[in-house]
Amino acid sequence: MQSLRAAQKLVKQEKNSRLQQIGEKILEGKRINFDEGVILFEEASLPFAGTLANYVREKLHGDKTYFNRNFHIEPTNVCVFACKFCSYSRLYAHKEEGWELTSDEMLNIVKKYDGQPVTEVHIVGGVHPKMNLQFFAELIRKIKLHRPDLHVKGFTAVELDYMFRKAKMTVEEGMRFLHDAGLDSMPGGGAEIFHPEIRQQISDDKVNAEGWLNIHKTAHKLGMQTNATLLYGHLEKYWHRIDHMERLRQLQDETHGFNTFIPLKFRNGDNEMSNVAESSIVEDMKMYAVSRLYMDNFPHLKAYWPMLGRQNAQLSLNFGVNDLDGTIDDTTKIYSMAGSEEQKPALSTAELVNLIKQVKREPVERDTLYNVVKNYNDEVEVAWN
Ligand code: V47
Ligand code: SF4
Repeated sequence: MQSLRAAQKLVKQEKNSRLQQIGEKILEGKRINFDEGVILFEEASLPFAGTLANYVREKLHGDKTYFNRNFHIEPTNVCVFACKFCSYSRLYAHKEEGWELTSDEMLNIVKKYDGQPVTEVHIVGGVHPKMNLQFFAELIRKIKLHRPDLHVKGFTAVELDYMFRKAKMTVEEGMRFLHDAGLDSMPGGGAEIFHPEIRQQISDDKVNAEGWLNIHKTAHKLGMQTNATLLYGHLEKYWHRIDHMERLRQLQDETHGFNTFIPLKFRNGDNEMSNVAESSIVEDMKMYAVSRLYMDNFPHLKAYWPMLGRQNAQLSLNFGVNDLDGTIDDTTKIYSMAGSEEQKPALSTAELVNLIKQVKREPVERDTLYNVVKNYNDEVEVAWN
């Protein structure tokens, strides 16, 4: 394997003995520890971390790069919480500035995709006190009645924690209730940075690390798979990132219920942390590489291209990433005519397939649980832009 030879050569030539030891461990398939994770962030060059991460990526997945045809429902952007990094929500006190969808309006969004080959609906939004557990259970039942085979991935641990507490249910009771209504899996949002030193500064009023982890653990115990995120590139130090990953890695050792780890790049537009500079591309790629090396029990590493940009998402496929996410919408071609990259909120499947092929990787459409829907490698390239 070419990536193995490249990694072996780099490790052999490395002058920093601590990095060399870390590299040797990774080549032997051994787990790196907390301090070694921090050393990788602080001392490794991007090529060193990246080459090792690419070796691990190719050992696990070869060139396969997954994507999923899904659509989003955002029930509301009104939120009782006030995370400083959030550009999306409107405070409950100013709820007239936000939107709230009824369950029929949300069902109509699902119906818009009738006959389209989507496999998943991702439901996520602000935390609205009037949208309670019963409301969402009813919504999920309606969706399943209309389209039983559509996978419902919904609600961050932040939304669930609030719903369960309002309903006066334990986490287990609440999770069972939604699972019985048809909730299939959970996204990874709301994790941010677990360590209280940072969490208290950026989102001090929502569920804490222990609460977030307990909700995911309970979901795993009920047989549901979930994802995990980390919001990086703001106030945190490298060790806070490793602390976050360590807590996730420990839970994964116990439950094996996580599918995908998703580092999310902090974007500073239009929020209370606009004074904080965004991370560089080099820093972004290093984040992916160290994530791939540290999260050795997470099968997948995902880049969320709307936050990262398309070209950087392509680049990330050489730094450990094997999954690309973001809206794929073959029904909104209008955007591709509308102008700039930033204004275009969706990619068509053909565009995403080409993005992956341009960097010589193998595009594979998957469902939520990583069952292969279609391998696009043998198709002729489709011209675009
Ligand atoms: O938890 C909010 C993040 C997350 C900003 O599980 C921001 O498949 C950057 O978790 N800059 C929600 N990030 C999105 C999310 C997600 C996305 C795609 C796939 C999956 C999945 C999960 O968005 C929040 C927060 O960490 N976020 N504001 C910002 N200014
Ligand atoms: Fe924004 Fe979510 Fe925080 Fe609400 S809980 S303010 S929607 S990041």
